[in-house]
Amino acid sequence: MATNRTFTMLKPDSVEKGNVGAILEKISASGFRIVAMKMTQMTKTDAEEFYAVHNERPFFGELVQYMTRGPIVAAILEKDNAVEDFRTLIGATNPADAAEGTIRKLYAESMGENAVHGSDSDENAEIEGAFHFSGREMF
Ligand code: IDP
Ligand code: MG
Repeated sequence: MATNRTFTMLKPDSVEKGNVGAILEKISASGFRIVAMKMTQMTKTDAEEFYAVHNERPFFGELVQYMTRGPIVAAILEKDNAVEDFRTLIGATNPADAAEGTIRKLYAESMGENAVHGSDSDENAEIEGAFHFSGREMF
């Protein structure tokens, strides 16, 4: 995958609250092109693998429970400087610390239920995109 791509998930709270349309609108208005997108539900095994880097953390069980409790919208996004610009657009992990106008400031409830995922490096964007999509699903 080119380094001008990132990977996102609109997490179960965003789907439950009906915020998918508003969040996708904000993503598009911020200059990201949607390269791949689908609604899916992660299994426990999927979430444990996706978040394996956090498996020693005290919140790991809560995180897996949250991410598997309902559907998500997974997408690959393209833009110059995609990874960094998308992390700026979503805001800090804890919405209480997120800047005004960011997706987490607008739509996240708490550190645990924070509305969206954004890859933290080009390498992880590629790994995470490939976790959810095959090449023929990318446009
Ligand atoms: P990030 O999503 O901003 O990259 P990470 O530190 O990679 O944040 O954590 C991954 C996810 O784990 C967060 O988005 C959030 O859903 C959850 N998480 C992180 N820290 C906590 C916590 O202290 N309590 C509960 N959930 C947490
Ligand atoms: Mg992270």
